[in-house]
Amino acid sequence: TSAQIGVTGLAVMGRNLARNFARNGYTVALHNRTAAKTRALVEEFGDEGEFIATETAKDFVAALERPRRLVIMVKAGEPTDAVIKEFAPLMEPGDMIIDGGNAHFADTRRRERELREQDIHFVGTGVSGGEEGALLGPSIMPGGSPESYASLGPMLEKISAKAEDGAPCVTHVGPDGAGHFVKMVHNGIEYADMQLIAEAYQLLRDVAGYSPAQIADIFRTWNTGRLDSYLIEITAEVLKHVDAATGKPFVDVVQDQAEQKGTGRWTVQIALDLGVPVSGIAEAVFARSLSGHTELRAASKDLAGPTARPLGEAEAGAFADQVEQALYASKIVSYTQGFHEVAAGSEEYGWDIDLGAVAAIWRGGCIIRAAFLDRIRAAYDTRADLPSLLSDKTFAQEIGAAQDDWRAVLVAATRQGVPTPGFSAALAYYDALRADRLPAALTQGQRDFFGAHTYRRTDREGSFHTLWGADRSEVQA
Ligand code: NBP
Repeated sequence: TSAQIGVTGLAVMGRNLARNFARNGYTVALHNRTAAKTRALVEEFGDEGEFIATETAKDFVAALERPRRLVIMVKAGEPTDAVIKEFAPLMEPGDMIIDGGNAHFADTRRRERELREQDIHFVGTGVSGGEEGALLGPSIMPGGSPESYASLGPMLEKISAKAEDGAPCVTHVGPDGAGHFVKMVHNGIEYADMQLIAEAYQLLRDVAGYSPAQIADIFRTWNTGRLDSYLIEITAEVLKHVDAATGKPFVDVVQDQAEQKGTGRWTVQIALDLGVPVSGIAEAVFARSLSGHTELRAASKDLAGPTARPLGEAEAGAFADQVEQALYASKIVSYTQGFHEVAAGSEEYGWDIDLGAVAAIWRGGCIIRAAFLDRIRAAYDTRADLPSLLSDKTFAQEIGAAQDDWRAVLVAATRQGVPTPGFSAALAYYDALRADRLPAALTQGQRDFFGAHTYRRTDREGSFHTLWGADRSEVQA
């Protein structure tokens, strides 16, 4: 017998993905650099389905039916290149190498190009949902050639998460690095979502005076409405949790320094290159790095702040409702920015990404899964070339209805000295987009003054320069 699919790299993600394929009726060839892990998987889970355990690269490749489908699930970066180098020479034209790790899309583009010379399909594939998603159904974002998706798609559709309407959370995102690009932006949006939720928590705690357990209840209520999402749900769980050792709220015994693995940073770096303002995601990445600067924070402890004036009980309830509005409005802005980046990447690399389909496959399995994504899909279904999510009528109306409360929350935050980089950046983006005139005109004047960079006029075509150092007359540039 031969295997329909093979998985090499059997750490948490690879082992669960392999089990997921087997549980769905596929014969799965297994391989890992350290063979003990392969044996352990078969010993523990061998009865879940058909596995073919192999130890050498040659046996692994030989165990796969043609065209071969070989999934790499190793640490991203050099290990992925090492594994490709090991297996590619053993593969034949038409075979597929699927990289399910968190690769940078530029690496994926390079690998795809190199392997194409050998007629091997390299399918950079974003996989979201963590350990549990890999086993029970992740959201899957494959790039690569249409031919590879024709062969691989049905299998991925089977093992993927399903949205509430039953649709599989997988689509062929686009060629070469499109899948990993979209996975990167997914993670960037995840950073922003988490930051916004964190700010809502901080406001409910420091301005409204609620305890973590009370805030957990507030989040639970929010989770029954338009904010219904995995991240809000687990936030309530984390806030409710009490530390067994001290009896204190768990959130109070954890060090307040957030770590990161890099996909949020990539999202911002690439956005800078593409000229896309993803200020909410950037603030989320910066908020994590700021939290880690413990010496800087310690040295700043005595800086002056306002006198805290916590709200009374009656005011607190109304404030919580306003925070819900601010959170929802800011969330609309982060998704607007994230989808702008996907659109810009698609344009830059000629991927022709269907933004509605991306929203649809994020409805289940992944970390940012939420009822909200169905509405984003609907917005793009109504108009595929929507210039921005904010230009969708429904979202525009909702954010318009939320804006008074959104501003009130930021006034309170500013007065009480609670930092809200995410909420504030989102509102600034909203107001800047709305603005009739931006001070960019003044910026252009300054640039022309010191660097003769020229400017365009509102009333005439062409580029102009003012002779600032002379008689200040205007010349055509
Ligand atoms: P790790 O990222 O911890 O990688 C461990 C695996 O890589 C092991 O199988 C290890 O083999 C193998 N490996 C390494 Br390290 N260097 C190698 C090399 N030079 N040659 C061959 N194999 C090598 O595993 P993971 O957490 O399961 O994640 C796998 C991939 O999935 C990563 O790219 C990750 O970013 C991505 N991802 C993870 C999550 C998550 O929630 N963890 C979610 C989505 C995507 P060994 O057993 O011999 O050491």
